[in-house]
Amino acid sequence: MKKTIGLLVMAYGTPRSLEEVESYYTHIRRGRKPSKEQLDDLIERYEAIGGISPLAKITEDQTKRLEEELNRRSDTYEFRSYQGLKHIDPFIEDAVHQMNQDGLTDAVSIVLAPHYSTFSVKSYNGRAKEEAESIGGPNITSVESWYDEPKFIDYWVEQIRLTREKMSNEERDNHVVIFSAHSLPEKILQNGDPYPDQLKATAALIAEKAGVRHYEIGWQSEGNTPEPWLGPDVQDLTRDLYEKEGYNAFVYCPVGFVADHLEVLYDNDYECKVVTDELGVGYYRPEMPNASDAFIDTLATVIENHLKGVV
Ligand code: FEC
Repeated sequence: MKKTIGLLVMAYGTPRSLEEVESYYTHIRRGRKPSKEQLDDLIERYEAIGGISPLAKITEDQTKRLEEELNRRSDTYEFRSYQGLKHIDPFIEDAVHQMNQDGLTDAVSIVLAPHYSTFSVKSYNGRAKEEAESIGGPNITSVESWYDEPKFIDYWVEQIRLTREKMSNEERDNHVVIFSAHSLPEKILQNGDPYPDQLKATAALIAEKAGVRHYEIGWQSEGNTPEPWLGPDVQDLTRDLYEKEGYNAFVYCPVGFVADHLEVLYDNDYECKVVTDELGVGYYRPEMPNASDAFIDTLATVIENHLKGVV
């Protein structure tokens, strides 16, 4: 008989309506309400991508499809999925509570973000484990990162191949690929956070396998605080590269994210495109993994390999 195990899938979360934006933003700001100006600015960005982010639906689909795929493959476990979000309900703690109520003794957790950072993956897993300990279970084993999983690399290699097919000959001969992730405050570097090195490793693996001649690392979506953030910002990088190298096209691969959401649909597809339009060069942004077969296969493989290592 298969053993039932919790599958805790954690993701950032997004407001489901414009009415929820204020409480969501307040949660991101650790309880400090945004000013009217900050709130209006965020609402405007959601309006610019069609009123609401597709992220909620995509996270839901990724979670369900991952559960189905793991159950299709496993003779040992019956996986039961729970969605735990960082900044909106169902919160990570709600999901852990539900697993406990459902009588699960063991669970495996994964964050829908490939690179480990104290700000992201550590805080997701920490919140899950803290809640589980305080209510007496389940016992959670966590995937820490999967930035170098070969199937993840292959996903982006294929996207770059498809993108090149859309280019003119001139663009194909003279383009640059920008690999990016969400920026974080520079202070993470003081404690040896592996985040930037993991992004560099992802980029190098993809570039090598895809035969990318020119690539760069950029940071995007930096927060609205006075402290220094990791750079260069993707928009500044675009201008600098154009000035120095005169590329005809820019291919943005936001490999730190796994879905179509505000940070991609606005920060890449609107903000970066404003810059490439101004420079008169091509803008390309390959498709995000979302709930594609290739990406569900990637996540299922990561979970399988993780469980092989702990059992
Ligand atoms: O609704 C959507 O479609 C967008 C969802 C969204 C994702 C996302 C991913 C990451 N963030 C990370 C770190 C930070 C830090 C701050 C911060 C601020 C925001 C704001 C919004 C927002 N983030 Fe986010 N992020 C998403 C949305 N993020 C909205 C607030 C307005 C703004 O600054 O633009 C700064 C917090 C502070 O003020 O102190 C830090 C990281 C990721 C990628 C890993 C992950 O998914 O967890 C890291 C998706």
